Amino acid sequence: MKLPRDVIESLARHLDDCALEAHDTPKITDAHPDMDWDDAYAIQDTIRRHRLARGARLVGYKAGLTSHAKMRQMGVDTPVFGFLVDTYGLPDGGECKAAELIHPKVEPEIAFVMKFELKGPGCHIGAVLAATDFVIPGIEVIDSRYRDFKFDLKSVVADNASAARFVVGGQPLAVAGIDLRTLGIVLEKNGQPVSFGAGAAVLGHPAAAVAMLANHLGARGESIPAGSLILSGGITEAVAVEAGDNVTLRVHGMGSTGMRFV
Ligand code: OOG
Ligand code: MG
Repeated sequence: MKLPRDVIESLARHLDDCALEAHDTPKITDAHPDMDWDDAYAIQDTIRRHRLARGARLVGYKAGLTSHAKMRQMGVDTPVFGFLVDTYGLPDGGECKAAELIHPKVEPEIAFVMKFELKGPGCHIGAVLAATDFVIPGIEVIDSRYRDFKFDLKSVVADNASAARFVVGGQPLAVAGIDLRTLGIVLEKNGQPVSFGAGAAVLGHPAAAVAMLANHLGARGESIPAGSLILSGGITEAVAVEAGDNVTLRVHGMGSTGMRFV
């Protein structure tokens, strides 16, 4: 750790205020170039504590920057992890209020719902599949609090990996008997297909992202509890959206989910 506790606290409050008031900020490493990974996750953990203290419920976790398309789009080379609280969740087919967000983008993802606790280190794809209850289509709405979506990895970790909203829906499927690598997806915006992909875009297999998340949490003395929802990461580049847009994700054999931006 390079930053003193009071600086971690004030950066956490600052980023949380930006999220709550929908205004942007320069990336925090500009003013704190020495901050390290532990500082970044400590800021994220502090935001999580504040959110839970205000009554939010932890519902799961997200992995981000797990596909080459996303890494290339954002100019980074390692996945990041964040938390999901109930207040991020939207009903399937529901409304997402664009005015509450700065510059939202949507990402097609495979969401995992866990049947058993998953605890790293040492988790692998097999352990993830064994612990999974079902997978379900998910759209994540990311909204970096950083000006023009420009950040480095430590800044984005501190900002809870740009987490903002999500929706899941469609047909849940048990993982036995399906190959998540060849699972095809189509993301539509206003009825037009805008991006396509398959599960293998996420680290070769979406369960690999969940294993990485479990190992990351395990190194910090945490685990993925049974019942958690895990967003395994955008399969394609994120797509910018604004009020008036309709977004639908279709996943092969799993129906669709979507939302409207108002
Ligand atoms: C970071 C979050 C990326 C994903 O699925 O790749 C993410 C960002 O690009 O703002 O959630
Ligand atoms: Mg995502």
